[in-house]
Amino acid sequence: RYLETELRSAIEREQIQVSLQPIVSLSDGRPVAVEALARWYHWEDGWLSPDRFVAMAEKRGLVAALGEQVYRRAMRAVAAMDGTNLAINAAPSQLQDPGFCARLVEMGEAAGLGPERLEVEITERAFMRDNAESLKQISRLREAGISVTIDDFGTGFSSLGYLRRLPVQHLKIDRTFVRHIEDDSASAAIVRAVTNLAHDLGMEVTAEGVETAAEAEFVRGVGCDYAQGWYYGRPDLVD
Ligand code: G
Ligand code: G
Ligand code: MN
Ligand code: NA
Repeated sequence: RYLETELRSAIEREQIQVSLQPIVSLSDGRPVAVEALARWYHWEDGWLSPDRFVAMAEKRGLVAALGEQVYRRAMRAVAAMDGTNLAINAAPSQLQDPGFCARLVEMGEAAGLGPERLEVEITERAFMRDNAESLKQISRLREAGISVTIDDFGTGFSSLGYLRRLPVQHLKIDRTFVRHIEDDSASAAIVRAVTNLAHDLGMEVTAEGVETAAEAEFVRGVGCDYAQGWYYGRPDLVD
């Protein structure tokens, strides 16, 4: 109850912080991008993860304001990291805002980050219903030179039909599948099959939540292009 009021006030006071986590190329192990992840320091509970407050922000119409704080801070930090792209997360409601893309480009330019260094991660849940506005937004982002990733892939129970129509070039396999690779042959099969499917559709694949050397070896072996997870680097708070 209180938490909602506190979140609103934290957003108004620009107190939402950002962590950056590396995304590495599996062909040479080099970091190619960092993902910006919102963090909120709560006076009583300490550092809160987005699963504690992003859904709440979305329900209360605060997720766009929250996101833009995160994007600005992240852009400022990443502009200084030569050759590194920035991946940001956008909630489904943000895609409905016709000005979203233009503002992103503008914020990037103000920070010294061109659109070619920006990637927008959109949760698969955003595509569960056919939505003309989301599709338009993705086309806008693509035309602006921003790349688009389907995030949390495999958790949304969406039909695969939408993949044919979506002009996206990246797909990120949810960490719930990667986590069980070693002891669950079904998860391993899913990661392998999704990777092949994405490649056949001309998309690149990131495996999320890679925590061990064995998991890293597996996702590289099945042909994933990029990986992210504690094995490569934890999210690191930006000043
Ligand atoms: O760091 P953590 O695993 O707790 O992040 C959980 C989820 O919260 C991420 O998958 C991401 O989609 C979401 N998230 C993190 N930062 C942001 C943000 O700035 N905006 C939105 N809309 N979602 C975010
Ligand atoms: O947007 P998305 O939900 O994909 O964000 C990734 C989330 O996963 C972040 O909140 C991050 O803190 C978390 N995360 C990143 N790497 C790992 C990992 O190796 N293991 C686990 N359990 N969580 C991770
Ligand atoms: Mn993400
Ligand atoms: Na995810």
